[in-house]
Amino acid sequence: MSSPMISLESLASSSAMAEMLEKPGSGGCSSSSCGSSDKPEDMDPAVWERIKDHPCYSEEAHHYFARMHVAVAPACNIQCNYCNRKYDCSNESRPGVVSEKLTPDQALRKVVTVANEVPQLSVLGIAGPGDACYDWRKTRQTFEAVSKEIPDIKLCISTNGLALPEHVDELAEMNVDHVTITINMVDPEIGAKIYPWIFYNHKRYTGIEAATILHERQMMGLEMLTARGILTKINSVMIPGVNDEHLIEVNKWVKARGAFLHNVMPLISDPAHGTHYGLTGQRGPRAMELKALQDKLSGGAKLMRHCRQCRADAVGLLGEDRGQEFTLDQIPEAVSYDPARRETYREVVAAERDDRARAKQEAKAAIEETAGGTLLLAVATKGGGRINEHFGHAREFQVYEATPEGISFVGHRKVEQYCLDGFGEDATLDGVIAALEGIDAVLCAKIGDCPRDQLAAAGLTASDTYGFDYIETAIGAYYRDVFGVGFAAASA
Ligand code: CLF
Ligand code: SF4
Repeated sequence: MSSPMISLESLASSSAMAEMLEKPGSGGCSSSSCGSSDKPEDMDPAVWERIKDHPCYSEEAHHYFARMHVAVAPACNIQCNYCNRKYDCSNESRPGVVSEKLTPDQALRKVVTVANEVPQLSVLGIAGPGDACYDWRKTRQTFEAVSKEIPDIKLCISTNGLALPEHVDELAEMNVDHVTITINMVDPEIGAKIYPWIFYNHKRYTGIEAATILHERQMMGLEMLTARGILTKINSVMIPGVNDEHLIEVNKWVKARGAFLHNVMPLISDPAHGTHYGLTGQRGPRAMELKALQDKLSGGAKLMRHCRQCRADAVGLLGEDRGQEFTLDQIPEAVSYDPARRETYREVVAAERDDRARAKQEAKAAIEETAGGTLLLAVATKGGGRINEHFGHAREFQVYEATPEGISFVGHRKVEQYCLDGFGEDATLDGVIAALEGIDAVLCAKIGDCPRDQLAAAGLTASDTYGFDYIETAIGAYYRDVFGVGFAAASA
């Protein structure tokens, strides 16, 4: 039976989709004849096919596609000094935190409900709130039930690696194509400062012995995944003074063992979270310290820089969390999957991505021709790869670096929303300005005179001239405005 006709507008239930469908300033090319979206030049097309809709494995995909986590795996077999799963707050965004734990049946109902209502959904992840491999029975049941109902959803897990080796074959059989291992050290002496204990083979281990076992299991798991062609991402938590410089060594080890991506994330450390690090005053890195380490790592294993350190029950595009819309009390007892909206969304996105890929090429050419200096730019976006968020509504800014070689995504800065109910809070603006340390300019869809002046007083330029343009188009135009065509020749 064919699907009923669906208007594009009817898909636009989320703000990101609505903005995308407005398409103002779009270059006009909406057929797939312009190219094949934005595959990195050095990537095997078969690998691109596997990651192009995964918001974590492809920076480009994270503008369009959403992940959801189901919190079916509460048990964990190790203790990390940065984790406390007892703490819960619906506004809190960090791994290990959830509002409600689910059974596999409840998880299935939730995934189907979200798939029907969030057309961007492409990946189902199990990221705890404990360990997906240790709490294996529930992880497996959930994946089997969901993939039967929604065969095209990608399955993804995140694990500390201790129980990983015994499940690699099952992961391969179940078509789990994306696995993340959190690896914070390859030296057990450093590991002993991060992990107070592990529980392995019915026994509790502490100190260097614990870290040695964990390290060996992590390396074994990574090698087994690589041997089976599963795309493995390594997450590392950057802990200043503990493993920050050591992560250069970690990067080499995981690259040598076939890791697809390395994601270095900042330690989240707050005494209110009740973690060991929070309570003992261990600080997390500043945004510019994280960037400096990531810059040092370029040339090693390929880096992921767009991680948002999701909750274990996160729903939506990275950086937005719609989890509170889909708590158990809000989802129907019986629900069946309707693929229509996800299919239509994918058709829209395919055309949009081709158009954006062409715009990116044009922006790159403009920057090369200008041959100016380096700019670090914060952009306000709510998805679709466009500058489509007002300055005062932004809860994060995506950070791009523009150099004579081109434009690259280098991170994001979380901020408190400055404008609420039409009023801006000065104290919040001070926090936003502090979060934008090192940034040269802010590009957004709209900004009022008052915050613009206060940003200027702090040495930050803000512009809404390029509102609703593609991010790269806006950056290319801004770059030319700052440096002018032929900057290098003129300044030689
Ligand atoms: Fe989830 Fe992780 Fe899969 Fe993504 S998250 S299990 S790979 S679907 Fe993504 Fe979230 Fe960062 Fe994880 S942004 S914390 S990297
Ligand atoms: Fe927490 Fe994950 Fe560490 Fe377990 S592995 S203690 S759930 S951060």
